[in-house]
Amino acid sequence: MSERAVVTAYIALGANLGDRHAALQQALQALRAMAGSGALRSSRLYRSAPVDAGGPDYLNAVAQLTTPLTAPDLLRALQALENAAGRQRPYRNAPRTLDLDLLLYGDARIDSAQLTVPHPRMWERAFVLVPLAELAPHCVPEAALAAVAAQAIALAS
Ligand code: PH2
Ligand code: MG
Ligand code: MG
Repeated sequence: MSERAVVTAYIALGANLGDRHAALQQALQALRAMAGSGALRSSRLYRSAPVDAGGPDYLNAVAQLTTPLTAPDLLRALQALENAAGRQRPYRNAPRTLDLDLLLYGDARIDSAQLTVPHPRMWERAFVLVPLAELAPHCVPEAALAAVAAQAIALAS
């Protein structure tokens, strides 16, 4: 029987409620376990004010995962990790204990009711592009980084 080929996926991690640092570290551990024998690489943690949202500052990072999961299965696994971290969804862009967004899944373009890949707003957001460029510069054209340069973002201490 042939094995499913693995795909390289990029995931944006964010949190602005509770112990944000612990939530991101635990999520990275869980993603590492999901990657199995495949490697997990992650950016450093970045801090920024909420964009189009309220609440405390966010911590954000991006992870690169090699996975045998299909994109819908990966999305379900990410949502299960969000729920396990106590994620509530009272309204759109509400402050959250953990947000895991699928940015890129290989070179796939997906437009279903559940999932749009590449993530439809990733090119508007420094909190996604800056850590993604750190991890995978080939994924982020210079012009894309320049377009979000006015958004303040700093390495988390
Ligand atoms: N996520 C949002 C809305 N706004 N702002 C920052 N700085 N970081 C985020 O992760 C973020 C946001 C919705 O997912
Ligand atoms: Mg998000
Ligand atoms: Mg999300």
